[in-house]
Amino acid sequence: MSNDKIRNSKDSAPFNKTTQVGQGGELHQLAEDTHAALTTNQGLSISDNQNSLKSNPLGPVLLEDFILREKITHFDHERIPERIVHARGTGVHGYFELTHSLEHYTTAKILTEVGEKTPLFTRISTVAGGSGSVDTPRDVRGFATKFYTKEGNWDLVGNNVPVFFIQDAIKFPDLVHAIKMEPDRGFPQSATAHDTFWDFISLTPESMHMVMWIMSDRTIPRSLRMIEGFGVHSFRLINEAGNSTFVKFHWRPKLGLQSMVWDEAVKTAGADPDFMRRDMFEAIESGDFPEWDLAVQLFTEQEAEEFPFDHLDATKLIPEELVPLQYIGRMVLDRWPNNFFAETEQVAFCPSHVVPGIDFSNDPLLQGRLFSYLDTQLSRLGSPNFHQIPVNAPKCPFANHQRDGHMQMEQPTGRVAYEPNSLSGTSPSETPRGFNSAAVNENGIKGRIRAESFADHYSQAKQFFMSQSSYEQTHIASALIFELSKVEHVHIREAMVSHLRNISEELASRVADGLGFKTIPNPYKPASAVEEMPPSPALQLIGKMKDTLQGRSVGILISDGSDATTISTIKKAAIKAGASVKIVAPKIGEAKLSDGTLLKIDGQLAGTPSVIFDAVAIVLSSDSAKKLSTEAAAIDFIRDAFGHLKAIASDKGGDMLLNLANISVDAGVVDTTRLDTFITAAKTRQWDREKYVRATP
Ligand code: HDE
Repeated sequence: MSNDKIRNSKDSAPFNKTTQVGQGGELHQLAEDTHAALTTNQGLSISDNQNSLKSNPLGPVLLEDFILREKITHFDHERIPERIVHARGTGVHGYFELTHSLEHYTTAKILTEVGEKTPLFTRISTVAGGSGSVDTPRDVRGFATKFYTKEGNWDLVGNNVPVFFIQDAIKFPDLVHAIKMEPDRGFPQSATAHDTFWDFISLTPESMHMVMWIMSDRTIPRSLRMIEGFGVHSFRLINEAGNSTFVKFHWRPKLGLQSMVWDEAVKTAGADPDFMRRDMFEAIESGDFPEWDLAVQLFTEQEAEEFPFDHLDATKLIPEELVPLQYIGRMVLDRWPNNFFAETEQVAFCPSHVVPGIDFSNDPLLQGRLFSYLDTQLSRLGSPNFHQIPVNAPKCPFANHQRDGHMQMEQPTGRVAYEPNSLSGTSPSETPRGFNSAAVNENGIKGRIRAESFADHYSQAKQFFMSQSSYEQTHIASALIFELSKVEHVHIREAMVSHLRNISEELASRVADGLGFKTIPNPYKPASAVEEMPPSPALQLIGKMKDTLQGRSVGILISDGSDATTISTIKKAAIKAGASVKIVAPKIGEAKLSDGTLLKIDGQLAGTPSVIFDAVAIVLSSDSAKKLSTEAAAIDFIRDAFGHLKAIASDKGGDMLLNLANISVDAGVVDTTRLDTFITAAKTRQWDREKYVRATP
């Protein structure tokens, strides 16, 4: 190769910097003044980051190239073990502001100092899939918050569902093995629709309440900003006098709840596998900060004894009608992390991270978690010093006599590393104001025992199903049919229908019918009588949707020649109602509108399907509509918006495509001149349309 060719390979480097010819005729890029010098991890500045050291231009690479070896070695070790569950997550910084003091119940300053803003980091995750899995599977969402309080870090590590599958931590590895990819075949990724999951579930009656939640629309949320969060377990609050009160924690989204329909979630996974993360990122970047209220349910030991269930059983919730929510503060997420790995990946949540005034209950699931998370962080982050990683470090002073270990970042001074000692007047020592466990009287017989009070597995499952709107009941039936139809073993399908008969005969027969059963299996024999409980409207999702376009998005499909005034009035009205608006067209770049103006296009049609919008408008000239009539992406744009029960506004050109897509007019399909009607329809979904667009069980 001639020297010229060697030079050319460097000239084509993608940055435009001044160059200097080295002694051997080679070209060096000169870092511009604004760039820091590139160095090795030892601070040695690097003159050539494009070529490894070779014995001659076409010769072998030399072992001597310590710069290459350092760089590749570091790269080879870039991954740490992903979380065994909740591997895929999105983390955001923010703050918590207390609005109502709980000083009668707790000494925890974060819950007593009204107006105080406590910094925090929240990570919302899926459970089953790996870290590279998609954002929209049917799955529970983890909802973990680390509050950097003045008295130490408090981690509230919850989910977007208030109950759990199992009652005892010893079953967790079995549950997770059943839910994850089947070990011989390595699929399905991030899905419960397979044999091992339903096999385990059908043999675990205590999971039936959770089954109702995961088959409901709660597990296919529209946005991470539109989910609730629950601490799940009962915790204790302890006041100055040492008295304890039980507490359940709840997060309630300001934007209300909203979910996708199943077909939309499936298609979104293909259209944008990072849909949830991107949605959160874009909201934060645009200053539209997601917000949640924090609420508590407070109750005494005596009150708990009157409940028709055991609050220490994590498969049960406390209906809001029984113990109303008290709103005490708000969380605002307002800062995207600087670096995904350093923060979102390395953040280490542990339910054992509490502050004085907050303590644990005897929920056996919680008790197991108190062990598991610390253990998991040690293997994931590789060192007992994981608390020194900035995202994990308390923001209040902390000091003790723990020393050394992998990756110790601190340099403690002095000869004293123990307590008590007489050699140092300043070394850390215990304080009466420190953490104290609730003084609880424990007695009874030791053993591997499941309490009698944990025996009822169906009453709350029934209550949940009965509390849903008819649309939501249909979704639950459809979800069960979908999931169980993917199960190969017929006896597992049958076992599930047997359980459903204890929840609702109607649900069981809808599912049995959907699965093509000729006869319905006998009901599973419950361990304890199934109680009728009053419906709890708070368990609905549709009932908790907010009548708003805030945080939602509208897509306008246009092309060259589209009417400029129509586009701008729709855009203005949608933005006024709080939505974000994206313009979609067959070609990216700009479209020339009816009045000759150019409009910037945000998304190319084939890559911007309607699944990513909450409502759509179709504004087309008749020429463009004709051209698009043979474009499947345009027809799908409309058909999917209709099938996903979204509002559609269309002008005359748009109507041509609506006809081709076989769209019938209903309350959600409106002319672009009826903007108010469109905006009202866009704030919700057209639930009544559902029976016309898919077979409902
Ligand atoms: Fe977890 N869980 N879990 N879990 N969990 C983990 O800890 C575990 C449970 C939850 O964004 C792991 O750091 C056991 C209930 C969230 O980093 C692990 C049991 C609830 C996250 C672990 C449970 C949760 C985790 C894996 C049964 C809702 C993600 C990685 C006793 C209240 C936190 C890690 C994040 C993560 C163990 C059940 C919520 C293995 C043993 C119930 C939100 O330690």
